[in-house]
Amino acid sequence: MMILYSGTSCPFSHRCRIVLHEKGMDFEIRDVDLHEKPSEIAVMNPYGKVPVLVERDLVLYESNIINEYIDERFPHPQLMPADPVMRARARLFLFNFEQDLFAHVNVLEHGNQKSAEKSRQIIRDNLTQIAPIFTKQKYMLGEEYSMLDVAIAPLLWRLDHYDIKLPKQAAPLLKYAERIFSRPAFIEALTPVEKAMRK
Ligand SMILES: N[C@@H](CCC(=O)N[C@@H](CS)C(=O)NCC(=O)O)C(=O)O
Repeated sequence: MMILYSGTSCPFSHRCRIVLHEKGMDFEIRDVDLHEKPSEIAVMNPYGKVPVLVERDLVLYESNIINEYIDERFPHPQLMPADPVMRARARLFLFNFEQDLFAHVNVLEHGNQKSAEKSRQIIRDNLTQIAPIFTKQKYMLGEEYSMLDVAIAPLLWRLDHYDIKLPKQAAPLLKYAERIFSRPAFIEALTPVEKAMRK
């Protein structure tokens, strides 16, 4: 059985919890107190971070790497595109999300007040830029829910929590976010701490 070491408020762990719930197989989630990290985390992940996934003698870290493994191990519903060209494009988007959005999420999680304001602004601008896509399509890659939607969802869920206010032009993105939030697997994956982030 897969065991996920997860932070109850960690946006990266949130991604992996979503995928585990989407797949509907057996797994165990072990909540990790990030203020008092158990020493086993550093043994499993040289960077000392969650999420960490353990399955028998396989130990994985990095949310996107964990999620691709779960997706290949349990192919239904498939979250990465089957076509190699589309799959390569999806990986490129995942990389772009890390550079353009989640690098700044990290600042909001750990940075100081001054750098936080700049990160809020960058996230706001980058999200506003992609918002028009959702006037034409339901999800990031088109009509099908995919790993890209999983990857961005924890940020969309935390917009109020991070005090990021989007302009009116971003309305299609907020509508898209509600579509993701209404998925049963998304709701099941939320921890009590995450539930409290949105009224
Ligand atoms: N790039 C990593 C980021 C993971 C990460 O930053 N995890 C944070 C919690 S949200 C963590 O474990 N921090 C503990 C620490 O740095 O000591 C991923 O995608 O998994």
